[in-house]
Amino acid sequence: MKKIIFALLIAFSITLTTTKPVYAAQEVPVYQLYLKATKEHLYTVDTIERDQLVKNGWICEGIAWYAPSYSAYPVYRFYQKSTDSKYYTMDEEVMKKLIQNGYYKEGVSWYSSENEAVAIFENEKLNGSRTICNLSAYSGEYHYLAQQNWKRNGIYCYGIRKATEQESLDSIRTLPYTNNSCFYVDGILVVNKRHGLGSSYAPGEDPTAGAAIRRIIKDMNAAGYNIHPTYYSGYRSYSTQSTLYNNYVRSDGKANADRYSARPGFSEHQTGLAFDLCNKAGQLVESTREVNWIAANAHRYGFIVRYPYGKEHITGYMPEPWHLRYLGVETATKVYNSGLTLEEYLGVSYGDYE
Ligand code: DAL
Ligand code: ZN
Repeated sequence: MKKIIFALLIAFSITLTTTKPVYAAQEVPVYQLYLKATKEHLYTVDTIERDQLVKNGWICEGIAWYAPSYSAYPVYRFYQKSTDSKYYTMDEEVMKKLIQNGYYKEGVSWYSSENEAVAIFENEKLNGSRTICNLSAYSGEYHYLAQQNWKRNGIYCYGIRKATEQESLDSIRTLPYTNNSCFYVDGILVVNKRHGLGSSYAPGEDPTAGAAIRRIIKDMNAAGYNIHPTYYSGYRSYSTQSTLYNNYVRSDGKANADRYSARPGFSEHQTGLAFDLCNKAGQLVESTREVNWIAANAHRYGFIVRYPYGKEHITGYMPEPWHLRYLGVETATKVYNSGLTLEEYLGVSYGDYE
Protein backbone atom coordinates (compact mmCIF):
# COMPACT_ATOMS: atom_id res chain seq x y z
CA MET A 1 0.00 0.00 0.00
CA LYS A 2 2.73 2.38 1.00
CA LYS A 3 4.45 1.64 -2.25
CA ILE A 4 1.35 2.47 -4.20
CA ILE A 5 0.93 5.78 -2.42
CA PHE A 6 4.57 6.53 -3.01
CA ALA A 7 4.24 5.64 -6.67
CA LEU A 8 1.14 7.76 -6.89
CA LEU A 9 2.92 10.63 -5.23
CA ILE A 10 5.77 10.37 -7.68
CA ALA A 11 3.35 10.19 -10.59
CA PHE A 12 1.46 13.15 -9.19
CA SER A 13 4.54 15.24 -8.70
CA ILE A 14 5.75 14.35 -12.19
CA THR A 15 2.41 15.39 -13.57
CA LEU A 16 2.64 18.60 -11.58
CA THR A 17 6.11 19.39 -12.83
CA THR A 18 5.37 18.51 -16.39
CA THR A 19 2.06 20.41 -16.53
CA LYS A 20 3.25 23.34 -14.52
CA PRO A 21 2.57 26.15 -16.93
CA VAL A 22 5.62 27.71 -18.42
CA TYR A 23 4.13 31.04 -19.34
CA ALA A 24 5.72 32.55 -22.32
CA ALA A 25 3.84 35.73 -21.60
CA GLN A 26 3.74 37.85 -24.70
CA GLU A 27 3.53 41.59 -24.75
CA VAL A 28 0.13 43.02 -25.56
CA PRO A 29 -0.71 46.66 -26.18
CA VAL A 30 -2.83 48.42 -23.58
CA TYR A 31 -5.03 50.87 -25.46
CA GLN A 32 -5.93 54.20 -23.97
CA LEU A 33 -9.36 55.57 -24.77
CA TYR A 34 -10.82 58.94 -23.92
CA LEU A 35 -14.37 60.17 -23.61
CA LYS A 36 -14.69 63.91 -24.05
CA ALA A 37 -18.04 64.25 -22.28
CA THR A 38 -16.72 62.96 -18.95
CA LYS A 39 -12.96 63.46 -19.55
CA GLU A 40 -12.57 59.82 -18.55
CA HIS A 41 -9.78 57.51 -19.64
CA LEU A 42 -10.27 53.81 -20.09
CA TYR A 43 -7.53 51.22 -20.55
CA THR A 44 -8.02 47.90 -22.24
CA VAL A 45 -6.14 45.16 -24.05
CA ASP A 46 -9.36 43.95 -25.64
CA THR A 47 -9.48 45.16 -29.23
CA ILE A 48 -13.16 44.22 -29.59
CA GLU A 49 -14.00 46.42 -26.63
CA ARG A 50 -11.74 49.14 -28.02
CA ASP A 51 -13.51 49.18 -31.39
CA GLN A 52 -16.93 49.13 -29.74
CA LEU A 53 -15.98 52.11 -27.59
CA VAL A 54 -14.68 54.00 -30.62
CA LYS A 55 -18.04 53.41 -32.30
CA ASN A 56 -19.69 54.83 -29.18
CA GLY A 57 -17.74 58.07 -29.44
CA TRP A 58 -14.63 57.30 -27.41
CA ILE A 59 -11.36 58.44 -28.94
CA CYS A 60 -8.58 55.88 -29.07
CA GLU A 61 -5.44 57.80 -28.18
CA GLY A 62 -3.08 54.95 -28.98
CA ILE A 63 -1.01 52.51 -26.98
CA ALA A 64 -0.36 53.58 -23.39
CA TRP A 65 2.17 50.78 -22.73
CA TYR A 66 2.78 47.09 -23.36
CA ALA A 67 1.57 44.66 -20.70
CA PRO A 68 2.22 40.92 -20.38
CA SER A 69 -0.53 38.73 -21.82
CA TYR A 70 -0.58 36.97 -18.45
CA SER A 71 1.00 37.29 -15.01
CA ALA A 72 0.29 36.61 -11.36
CA TYR A 73 -0.96 40.20 -11.01
CA PRO A 74 -4.26 40.79 -12.75
CA VAL A 75 -5.70 44.30 -12.71
CA TYR A 76 -9.47 44.09 -12.45
CA ARG A 77 -11.97 46.62 -13.64
CA PHE A 78 -15.02 47.34 -11.51
CA TYR A 79 -18.09 49.25 -12.51
CA GLN A 80 -20.73 51.05 -10.48
CA LYS A 81 -23.90 51.54 -12.47
CA SER A 82 -25.52 54.20 -10.26
CA THR A 83 -22.61 56.62 -10.74
CA ASP A 84 -21.40 55.20 -14.07
CA SER A 85 -17.92 54.95 -12.51
CA LYS A 86 -15.09 52.60 -13.31
CA TYR A 87 -12.35 51.56 -10.93
CA TYR A 88 -9.22 49.54 -11.57
CA THR A 89 -7.53 47.60 -8.81
CA MET A 90 -5.22 44.68 -8.03
CA ASP A 91 -5.94 44.77 -4.32
CA GLU A 92 -8.18 42.08 -2.77
CA GLU A 93 -9.21 44.32 0.14
CA VAL A 94 -10.19 47.15 -2.18
CA MET A 95 -12.17 44.67 -4.29
CA LYS A 96 -14.21 43.60 -1.27
CA LYS A 97 -14.99 47.21 -0.43
CA LEU A 98 -15.96 47.97 -4.00
CA ILE A 99 -18.39 45.08 -4.08
CA GLN A 100 -19.89 46.27 -0.78
CA ASN A 101 -20.35 49.66 -2.41
CA GLY A 102 -22.32 48.27 -5.30
CA TYR A 103 -19.50 47.83 -7.79
CA TYR A 104 -19.58 44.94 -10.20
CA LYS A 105 -16.39 43.08 -11.15
CA GLU A 106 -16.17 43.33 -14.93
CA GLY A 107 -13.05 41.20 -15.32
CA VAL A 108 -9.33 41.48 -15.91
CA SER A 109 -8.40 44.61 -17.81
CA TRP A 110 -4.71 43.82 -18.15
CA TYR A 111 -1.90 42.20 -16.21
CA SER A 112 0.84 43.94 -14.32
CA SER A 113 4.36 42.81 -15.18
CA GLU A 114 6.10 40.55 -12.65
CA ASN A 115 9.41 42.25 -13.21
CA GLU A 116 9.32 45.93 -12.62
CA ALA A 117 10.53 46.95 -16.05
CA VAL A 118 8.30 49.96 -16.69
CA ALA A 119 6.46 51.78 -13.92
CA ILE A 120 2.96 52.92 -14.76
CA PHE A 121 2.07 56.05 -12.81
CA GLU A 122 -1.38 57.11 -11.77
CA ASN A 123 -2.84 60.58 -11.45
CA GLU A 124 -6.31 61.19 -10.15
CA LYS A 125 -8.67 64.13 -10.19
CA LEU A 126 -12.20 64.92 -9.19
CA ASN A 127 -14.26 66.03 -12.18
CA GLY A 128 -17.65 67.06 -10.86
CA SER A 129 -18.78 64.11 -8.78
CA ARG A 130 -16.65 61.66 -10.70
CA THR A 131 -13.10 60.65 -9.94
CA ILE A 132 -11.14 60.34 -13.14
CA CYS A 133 -7.73 58.77 -13.43
CA ASN A 134 -4.88 58.85 -15.89
CA LEU A 135 -2.25 56.16 -16.22
CA SER A 136 1.04 56.80 -17.93
CA ALA A 137 4.32 55.05 -18.57
CA TYR A 138 5.96 58.48 -18.61
CA SER A 139 7.02 60.09 -15.35
CA GLY A 140 7.12 63.42 -17.20
CA GLU A 141 3.39 63.20 -17.92
CA TYR A 142 2.77 62.17 -14.31
CA HIS A 143 4.50 65.26 -12.94
CA TYR A 144 3.05 67.51 -15.62
CA LEU A 145 -0.49 66.47 -14.64
CA ALA A 146 0.36 67.08 -11.00
CA GLN A 147 1.07 70.69 -11.96
CA GLN A 148 -2.37 70.79 -13.58
CA ASN A 149 -4.03 69.93 -10.24
CA TRP A 150 -4.09 66.16 -10.64
CA LYS A 151 -3.23 64.21 -7.52
CA ARG A 152 -0.14 61.98 -7.64
CA ASN A 153 -1.02 58.40 -6.68
CA GLY A 154 2.40 56.92 -7.33
CA ILE A 155 3.22 53.72 -9.16
CA TYR A 156 0.07 51.86 -10.02
CA CYS A 157 1.40 48.75 -11.75
CA TYR A 158 4.17 47.68 -14.11
CA GLY A 159 4.37 47.17 -17.82
CA ILE A 160 6.82 45.34 -20.06
CA ARG A 161 7.84 48.35 -22.10
CA LYS A 162 6.73 51.74 -23.37
CA ALA A 163 5.21 52.09 -26.80
CA THR A 164 7.11 54.17 -29.33
CA GLU A 165 5.21 57.09 -30.79
CA GLN A 166 5.24 55.35 -34.17
CA GLU A 167 3.73 52.15 -32.76
CA SER A 168 1.08 54.16 -31.02
CA LEU A 169 0.17 56.13 -34.13
CA ASP A 170 0.17 53.00 -36.33
CA SER A 171 -2.20 51.32 -33.90
CA ILE A 172 -4.86 53.98 -34.35
CA ARG A 173 -4.42 54.61 -38.05
CA THR A 174 -6.45 51.55 -38.98
CA LEU A 175 -9.22 52.01 -36.42
CA PRO A 176 -12.81 52.59 -37.50
CA TYR A 177 -13.62 56.23 -37.42
CA THR A 178 -17.11 57.44 -36.70
CA ASN A 179 -18.72 60.81 -36.98
CA ASN A 180 -19.35 60.76 -33.27
CA SER A 181 -16.30 62.79 -32.44
CA CYS A 182 -16.67 64.97 -35.54
CA PHE A 183 -19.08 67.85 -35.38
CA TYR A 184 -21.16 68.58 -38.49
CA VAL A 185 -23.80 71.25 -38.83
CA ASP A 186 -25.82 71.35 -42.05
CA GLY A 187 -23.20 69.10 -43.61
CA ILE A 188 -20.39 71.49 -42.63
CA LEU A 189 -17.58 70.11 -40.50
CA VAL A 190 -16.95 72.53 -37.64
CA VAL A 191 -13.62 72.58 -35.85
CA ASN A 192 -12.92 75.07 -33.11
CA LYS A 193 -11.81 74.96 -29.47
CA ARG A 194 -15.15 73.41 -28.52
CA HIS A 195 -15.37 70.92 -31.36
CA GLY A 196 -12.33 68.78 -31.93
CA LEU A 197 -11.40 65.81 -34.05
CA GLY A 198 -10.29 62.35 -33.03
CA SER A 199 -6.59 61.57 -33.28
CA SER A 200 -7.40 58.91 -35.86
CA TYR A 201 -9.21 61.35 -38.14
CA ALA A 202 -6.70 61.59 -40.97
CA PRO A 203 -8.42 62.32 -44.29
CA GLY A 204 -5.44 64.00 -46.01
CA GLU A 205 -5.90 67.01 -48.25
CA ASP A 206 -9.39 67.30 -49.70
CA PRO A 207 -8.88 67.08 -53.48
CA THR A 208 -11.55 69.64 -54.37
CA ALA A 209 -10.29 72.12 -51.78
CA GLY A 210 -6.69 71.47 -52.87
CA ALA A 211 -7.56 72.22 -56.52
CA ALA A 212 -9.35 75.41 -55.43
CA ILE A 213 -6.42 76.70 -53.38
CA ARG A 214 -4.07 76.08 -56.30
CA ARG A 215 -6.43 78.09 -58.52
CA ILE A 216 -6.33 81.06 -56.11
CA ILE A 217 -2.54 80.89 -56.03
CA LYS A 218 -2.34 80.74 -59.81
CA ASP A 219 -4.72 83.67 -60.29
CA MET A 220 -3.00 85.80 -57.64
CA ASN A 221 0.35 85.11 -59.25
CA ALA A 222 -0.95 86.03 -62.68
CA ALA A 223 -2.28 89.31 -61.22
CA GLY A 224 1.16 90.13 -59.80
CA TYR A 225 0.54 89.52 -56.10
CA ASN A 226 3.34 88.41 -53.83
CA ILE A 227 2.27 84.83 -53.38
CA HIS A 228 4.37 81.68 -53.42
CA PRO A 229 3.61 79.90 -56.71
CA THR A 230 3.81 76.34 -55.37
CA TYR A 231 4.06 76.28 -51.60
CA TYR A 232 1.19 76.49 -49.13
CA SER A 233 0.55 74.93 -45.72
CA GLY A 234 -2.47 72.65 -45.98
CA TYR A 235 -3.32 69.33 -44.41
CA ARG A 236 -1.70 68.52 -41.07
CA SER A 237 -2.09 65.23 -39.25
CA TYR A 238 -2.87 65.05 -35.54
CA SER A 239 0.75 64.22 -34.78
CA THR A 240 2.15 67.02 -36.96
CA GLN A 241 -0.12 69.49 -35.18
CA SER A 242 0.99 68.03 -31.88
CA THR A 243 4.65 68.69 -32.68
CA LEU A 244 3.90 72.17 -33.97
CA TYR A 245 1.79 73.19 -30.99
CA ASN A 246 4.22 71.75 -28.44
CA ASN A 247 7.08 73.66 -30.05
CA TYR A 248 5.12 76.92 -29.76
CA VAL A 249 4.29 76.15 -26.13
CA ARG A 250 7.95 75.53 -25.41
CA SER A 251 9.15 78.71 -27.09
CA ASP A 252 6.29 81.09 -26.30
CA GLY A 253 4.33 79.68 -23.35
CA LYS A 254 0.96 78.00 -23.40
CA ALA A 255 -1.25 81.07 -23.01
CA ASN A 256 0.36 82.76 -26.04
CA ALA A 257 0.47 79.59 -28.14
CA ASP A 258 -3.24 79.00 -27.57
CA ARG A 259 -4.00 82.31 -29.26
CA TYR A 260 -2.50 81.31 -32.60
CA SER A 261 -1.88 77.57 -32.66
CA ALA A 262 -4.53 74.90 -32.22
CA ARG A 263 -3.98 72.05 -29.82
CA PRO A 264 -3.70 68.64 -31.47
CA GLY A 265 -7.17 67.45 -32.45
CA PHE A 266 -8.46 71.02 -32.71
CA SER A 267 -6.81 72.31 -35.84
CA GLU A 268 -8.85 72.96 -38.94
CA HIS A 269 -5.77 71.87 -40.87
CA GLN A 270 -6.52 68.30 -39.73
CA THR A 271 -9.70 68.37 -41.83
CA GLY A 272 -7.77 68.73 -45.11
CA LEU A 273 -10.02 71.73 -45.85
CA ALA A 274 -7.84 74.55 -44.49
CA PHE A 275 -4.84 76.25 -46.08
CA ASP A 276 -2.35 78.95 -45.18
CA LEU A 277 -1.15 81.10 -48.06
CA CYS A 278 2.52 82.08 -48.12
CA ASN A 279 4.46 84.82 -49.88
CA LYS A 280 7.42 84.30 -52.20
CA ALA A 281 9.75 84.27 -49.18
CA GLY A 282 7.73 81.37 -47.75
CA GLN A 283 6.19 83.43 -44.93
CA LEU A 284 2.51 83.62 -44.09
CA VAL A 285 0.85 86.34 -46.17
CA GLU A 286 0.30 89.51 -44.12
CA SER A 287 0.91 92.39 -46.54
CA THR A 288 -2.06 94.74 -47.04
CA ARG A 289 -2.44 94.48 -50.80
CA GLU A 290 -2.46 90.68 -50.77
CA VAL A 291 -4.61 90.38 -47.66
CA ASN A 292 -7.23 92.77 -49.08
CA TRP A 293 -7.45 90.81 -52.30
CA ILE A 294 -7.83 87.52 -50.42
CA ALA A 295 -10.54 88.94 -48.14
CA ALA A 296 -12.52 90.25 -51.11
CA ASN A 297 -12.13 87.27 -53.44
CA ALA A 298 -11.61 84.02 -51.53
CA HIS A 299 -15.33 83.19 -51.53
CA ARG A 300 -15.38 83.13 -55.32
CA TYR A 301 -13.08 80.10 -55.04
CA GLY A 302 -15.10 78.52 -52.22
CA PHE A 303 -13.10 79.80 -49.24
CA ILE A 304 -13.68 82.01 -46.22
CA VAL A 305 -11.06 83.82 -44.17
CA ARG A 306 -11.65 81.78 -41.06
CA TYR A 307 -10.06 84.01 -38.38
CA PRO A 308 -10.94 87.62 -39.18
CA TYR A 309 -9.88 90.76 -37.35
CA GLY A 310 -11.79 91.61 -34.19
CA LYS A 311 -13.28 88.13 -33.77
CA GLU A 312 -10.76 86.44 -31.51
CA HIS A 313 -13.38 86.13 -28.74
CA ILE A 314 -15.48 84.04 -31.13
CA THR A 315 -13.04 82.10 -33.28
CA GLY A 316 -10.58 81.64 -30.43
CA TYR A 317 -7.64 82.85 -32.52
CA MET A 318 -5.82 86.06 -33.36
CA PRO A 319 -6.51 87.30 -36.89
CA GLU A 320 -5.06 85.09 -39.61
CA PRO A 321 -5.72 86.77 -42.94
CA TRP A 322 -3.82 83.93 -44.65
CA HIS A 323 -5.85 81.01 -43.26
CA LEU A 324 -8.59 79.91 -45.65
CA ARG A 325 -11.26 77.33 -45.00
CA TYR A 326 -12.95 75.59 -47.91
CA LEU A 327 -16.75 75.49 -47.83
CA GLY A 328 -17.59 75.40 -51.53
CA VAL A 329 -18.52 78.53 -53.53
CA GLU A 330 -22.18 78.61 -52.53
CA THR A 331 -21.71 78.40 -48.75
CA ALA A 332 -18.53 80.49 -48.73
CA THR A 333 -20.38 83.25 -50.61
CA LYS A 334 -23.25 83.15 -48.13
CA VAL A 335 -20.90 83.33 -45.16
CA TYR A 336 -18.94 86.14 -46.86
CA ASN A 337 -22.13 88.15 -47.51
CA SER A 338 -23.31 87.64 -43.93
CA GLY A 339 -20.15 89.27 -42.58
CA LEU A 340 -20.20 86.67 -39.80
CA THR A 341 -17.69 84.18 -38.55
CA LEU A 342 -18.44 80.53 -39.30
CA GLU A 343 -19.47 80.04 -35.65
CA GLU A 344 -22.00 82.88 -35.81
CA TYR A 345 -23.27 81.89 -39.24
CA LEU A 346 -23.98 78.31 -38.15
CA GLY A 347 -25.02 79.26 -34.61
CA VAL A 348 -22.63 76.76 -33.03
CA SER A 349 -20.93 76.96 -29.67
CA TYR A 350 -17.54 78.58 -29.41
CA GLY A 351 -15.17 79.79 -26.74
CA ASP A 352 -12.21 78.32 -24.96
CA TYR A 353 -11.29 74.66 -24.59
CA GLU A 354 -13.52 72.83 -22.16
N1 DAL B 1 -3.24 78.49 -36.66
C1 DAL B 1 -4.46 77.72 -36.59
C2 DAL B 1 -5.38 78.25 -35.55
C3 DAL B 1 -4.17 76.27 -36.35
O1 DAL B 1 -3.20 75.98 -35.65
O2 DAL B 1 -4.92 75.44 -36.80
ZN1 ZN C 1 -3.87 77.94 -40.82
